[in-house]
Amino acid sequence: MTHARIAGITAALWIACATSGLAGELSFHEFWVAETPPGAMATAGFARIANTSDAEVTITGAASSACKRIEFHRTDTIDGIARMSRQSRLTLPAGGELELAPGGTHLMLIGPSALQAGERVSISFELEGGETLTREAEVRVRGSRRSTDDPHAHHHP
Ligand SMILES: [Cu+2]
Repeated sequence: MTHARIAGITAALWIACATSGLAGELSFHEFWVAETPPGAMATAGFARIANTSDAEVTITGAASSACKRIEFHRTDTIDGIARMSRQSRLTLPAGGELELAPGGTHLMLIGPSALQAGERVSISFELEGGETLTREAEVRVRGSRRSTDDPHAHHHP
C-alpha cells in the first residue's frame, strides 16, 4: 500500500467523522406531516429542529419517497391573506432552534402519495457540506386550523 493511498484513506475517515458529528448535533422534535386526502397536490411538514453544535447548520435540500419533491416555504400573512414564498435553504443558528410550524416556515411535500394519520414518512435532509440525515415524521390529522393560516388548502404554486 502506497503512502498516497494511506493518506487518502485517512482523509476519508476524517471526513466521515467530521460529518457524522454534525448530523448528530441536530435533533428533531414533534416532526409530523399533515394527512392528505387522495389526489392532494401538496401537504406540509412541521418540526422543531434543535442544533446543539456551536456552528450554524444549513439545510440545503430535502427529499422523500412519499412525494415527488420537497420545497421549503415560508408563509407570511399580509392584510389577512396568507402567502407562501419558497426558500432555498433552512438555517439553524448555532446552539439554537428552527421551528417549522403552521402559519410559518414549513416543509412542502409536492405531489404526495395518500398519507393517513398514524403512518410514518421518512424524509432525508441534505446539509451544506454534502452530509445527509434521515428522520421519520409521523402523519397526523391537521388540527382545527383552517383557511386563514393554511394557504395549502387552496392552491400551491
Ligand atoms: Cu407551503
